[in-house]
Amino acid sequence: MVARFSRPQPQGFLAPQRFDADLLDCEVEGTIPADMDGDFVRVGGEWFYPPKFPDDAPLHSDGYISRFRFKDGRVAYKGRFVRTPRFEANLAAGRQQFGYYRNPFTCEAAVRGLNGTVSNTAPLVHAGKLFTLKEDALPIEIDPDTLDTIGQWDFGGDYKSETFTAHPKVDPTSGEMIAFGYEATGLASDDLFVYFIDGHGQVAREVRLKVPYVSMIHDFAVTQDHLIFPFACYTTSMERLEAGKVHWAWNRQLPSMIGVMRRDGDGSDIRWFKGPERCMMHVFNAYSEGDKVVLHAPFYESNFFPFFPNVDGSPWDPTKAVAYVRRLTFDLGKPGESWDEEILFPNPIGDLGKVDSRYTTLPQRYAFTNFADAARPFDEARTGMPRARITNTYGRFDLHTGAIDRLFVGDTHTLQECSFVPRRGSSEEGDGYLIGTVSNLVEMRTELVIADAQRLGEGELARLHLPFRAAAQVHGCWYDAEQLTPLAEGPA
Ligand code: V55
Ligand code: FE
Repeated sequence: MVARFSRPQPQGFLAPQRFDADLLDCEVEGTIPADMDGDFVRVGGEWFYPPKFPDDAPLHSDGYISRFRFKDGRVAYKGRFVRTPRFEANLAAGRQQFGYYRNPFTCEAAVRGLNGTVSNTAPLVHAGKLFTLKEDALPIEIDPDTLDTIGQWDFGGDYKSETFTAHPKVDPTSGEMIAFGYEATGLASDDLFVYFIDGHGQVAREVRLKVPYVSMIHDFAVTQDHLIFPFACYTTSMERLEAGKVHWAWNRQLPSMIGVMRRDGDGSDIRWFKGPERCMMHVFNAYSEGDKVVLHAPFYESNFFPFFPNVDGSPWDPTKAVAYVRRLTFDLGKPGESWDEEILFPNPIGDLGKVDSRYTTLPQRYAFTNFADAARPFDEARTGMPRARITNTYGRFDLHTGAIDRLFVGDTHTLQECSFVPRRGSSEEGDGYLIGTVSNLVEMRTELVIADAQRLGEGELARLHLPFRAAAQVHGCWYDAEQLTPLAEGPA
């Protein structure tokens, strides 16, 4: 008998949740706004079988998609494992057969050639289809009603990269989606392919680039005129993978890099700017103004992930794994390799943030994210958690005035990423709702907070209580009900 569950598992709030879930009508405190008609879709990971190696990256847990479906002031919850080839192969064998994060050399021989993606990072709805995403593989299509897994999606064969980012951008002015894949032609390859996908989901254009060094390009930014590719310090190589190591290591000797290229070009104009050590994980948004490109992003000071080792052998430094709201300005009218950078708010923030999606690619005023408000209480005794590990407050960061409008969610709670729900019938930036799941660390249940995004300081409108811990979330997004309706056959 092969040991299947002998390894120590995370305990407490992060203990594995190995089940699909259905809750037909959720318990609500307060009043759900009647104009919320759509789905809050969340994607994250759960270990269905424990990792083969106890020091594997948590980023390698099995994809899990969940959603809160809002209709007429009521909410239903549904959660499903993403039935990836890896999930099915493990289920058939009854155990974990896959090795380290993105290293097939550490898998059992029988599954080494399989697509090992866990698709655990973000949801995407585009052209009426729902997907789960992970940057090491193609999107996986999901049935928007049942959340059943349909299978890998390659845009009718027109998408040639082997990988697809977890953070494509949809231009609200046109419906065009811009996506990319790094390590596009295989493990540790220096190919970066960029795709322009029209509102009907057809690949309209491809641009092929080379990166200065192979690194994790987790997110990017798009403006009306430019594409911006940030990465830094994470490195990999075939030697590293063949040696049986986890995919990434952190090399602080390498410069942080940001590529800026014209959106309508063929990539030959790309300029690679260089900067100091940063961990470039997520962006808020960016815009172009003449020769200037302005990026707002919550970059960390250094290696954020304790499980990706520093190549110099130094221990992981938690004091540098902090993020701030930054403004980076690139002047394309001037020569040079550096950018201007400003920290806009003195307090560290969570790096999982959002802007009003109607302003993606355009100048925007507000960034929404969570942070730890030290002025608010936290009950370490009852939760058994050090307050250093929690975030207790959602903030709307005003990038024009420096003001923070804030919503504290409780002294026994910690927050996951928030999402912005645009108000129907309005177009004013920031007009809508801010929603997000909250972990109640004493009752060991998940709650969903709903607030007016323009009046966070006035408190929440409603809070929904699940009778269990919802599966963990990496990223979530709100989609109006109409977006989840399959498109009629578009023009060929
Ligand atoms: C991130 C998350 C991932 C991943 C790579 O937050 C980077 C960053 C949840 O998976 O595979
Ligand atoms: Fe992400």
